Amino acid sequence: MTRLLRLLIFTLVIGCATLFSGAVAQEYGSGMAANQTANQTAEANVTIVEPMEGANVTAGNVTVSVNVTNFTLVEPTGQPNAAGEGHLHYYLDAPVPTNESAPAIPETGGYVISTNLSYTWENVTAGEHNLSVQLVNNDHTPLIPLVFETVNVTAEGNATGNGTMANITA
Ligand SMILES: [Cu+2]
Repeated sequence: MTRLLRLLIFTLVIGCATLFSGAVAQEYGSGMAANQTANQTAEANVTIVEPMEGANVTAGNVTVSVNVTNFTLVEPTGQPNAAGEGHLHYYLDAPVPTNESAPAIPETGGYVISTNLSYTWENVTAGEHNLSVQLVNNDHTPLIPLVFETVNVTAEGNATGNGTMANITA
């Protein structure tokens, strides 16, 4: 009788341990799957690190630095569109293009195509300006949903100072 009882208890203990470890493994497994899904569906984003919104900058050379997440920057030359990759368009005093079926080239203001995380605008005049950056596909169309950021800055200094300097040193 005691041997049978011990066997029963032993079986119960093993059974419980197996159930418990199975539950833990399952929970762990589903947690991993959730993380992987989150990574795969994480939205591409771009933020302007510098200058900050409302900043005063010095007229002349104004460098815009950005941070890009969940997006791979690739040279746009001749590549077909691919999910999660593309390049940047930097804008100066331009309305950010939003037409999903047209290259994101503004009708007014400056724009530059780039795969770099910073761009320096030259000869920025004194006064108020807006600086934008947008994530675009390899064919230059905007990412949909749109991904861009704009900061407004005030450039201080002599508006013609840089031009004069350039003329003197030329
Ligand atoms: Cu482009």
